[in-house]
Amino acid sequence: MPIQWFPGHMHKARLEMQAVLPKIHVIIEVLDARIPYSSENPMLAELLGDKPCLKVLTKSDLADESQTDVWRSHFEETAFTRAAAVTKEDVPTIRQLRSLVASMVPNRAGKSINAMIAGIPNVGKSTIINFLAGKKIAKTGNTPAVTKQQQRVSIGDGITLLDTPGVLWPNVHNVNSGYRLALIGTIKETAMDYAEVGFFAARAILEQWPERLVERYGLDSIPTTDLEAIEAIGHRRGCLGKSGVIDIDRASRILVTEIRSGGLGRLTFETPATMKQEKVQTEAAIAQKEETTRQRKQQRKQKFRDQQRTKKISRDME
Ligand SMILES: Nc1nc2c(ncn2[C@@H]2O[C@H](COP(=O)(O)OP(=O)(O)OP(=O)(O)O)[C@@H](O)[C@H]2O)c(=O)[nH]1
Ligand SMILES: [Mg+2]
Repeated sequence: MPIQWFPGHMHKARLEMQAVLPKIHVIIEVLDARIPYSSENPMLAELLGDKPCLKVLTKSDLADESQTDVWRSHFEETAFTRAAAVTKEDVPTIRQLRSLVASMVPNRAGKSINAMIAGIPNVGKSTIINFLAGKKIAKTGNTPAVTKQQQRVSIGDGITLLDTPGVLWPNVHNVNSGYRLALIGTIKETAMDYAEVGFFAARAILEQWPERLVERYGLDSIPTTDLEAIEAIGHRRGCLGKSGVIDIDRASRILVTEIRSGGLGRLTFETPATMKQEKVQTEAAIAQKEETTRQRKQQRKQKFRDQQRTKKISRDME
């Protein structure tokens, strides 16, 4: 696993969300357009029930445009759900989210609408809040926002927005999701291993966009393995360690950083089809884990019963 997860935070996020939801008419769920599946939090869908949800795909400037359209259509197949793609470079599109939000709650026509933005760390929540509010009220950057006091801000069209976003924790069970979250920069540097994420990235690029790797790093041919790819990048970028060996960690950092900033073009790492496949695999892995835990518990119980019986027999014999 390239990253560490924090189940304690998940529990806290659930309680916070549960407390605020009754007052909210629409949730604006912010997802990263490059990984709309892995940046989702399954808990949110569960908590929302039938409450309208606007899925906003952020950083769409870094994602494949046609894939973003596929995802939008996919999300809108779900009842009470609308989807829109935005980028911070296109503020008018972000401000249009207001009319979309208003259209999702026709029963609130002429009344005030309370909306809340929710999403995983670093996905672009504060950026959206600031553009909707028309002023800088939420801090943007790479550190998770700390909620001190919840305030409300009017953003027009009768909509009031909670100015502190609900920070959710990402999908924890799927190993591939973990890698993708680390790859796009959701995870703090200190909690991830660049080489591991670099190898994952190299495999993804080789599978889907090998020619971009060749072009970006001026390679003579398409590498055949992830190691070959990382070594080739290291070679081209002068990442030499002691005794002339390629520094794998440095080469991996270069690949990951350049993918994040769009250096290898617009990339979407997931499709609704791969999501379905991975969901099945993840559910099977969870079921397997639960079964193993159940069996272990049973074995421990049995062992305890056997020990008690042995003790009783020896007592009876005394
Ligand atoms: N390329 C690109 N970068 C974006 C976009 N939106 C936000 N960012 C960048 O993504 C980073 C995180 O944005 P924030 O708005 O601070 O994200 P957040 O969800 O509030 O993050 P936390 O408060 O840490 O949970 C910042 O460096 C933004 O400049 C976008 O549409 N395109
Ligand atoms: Mg923020």
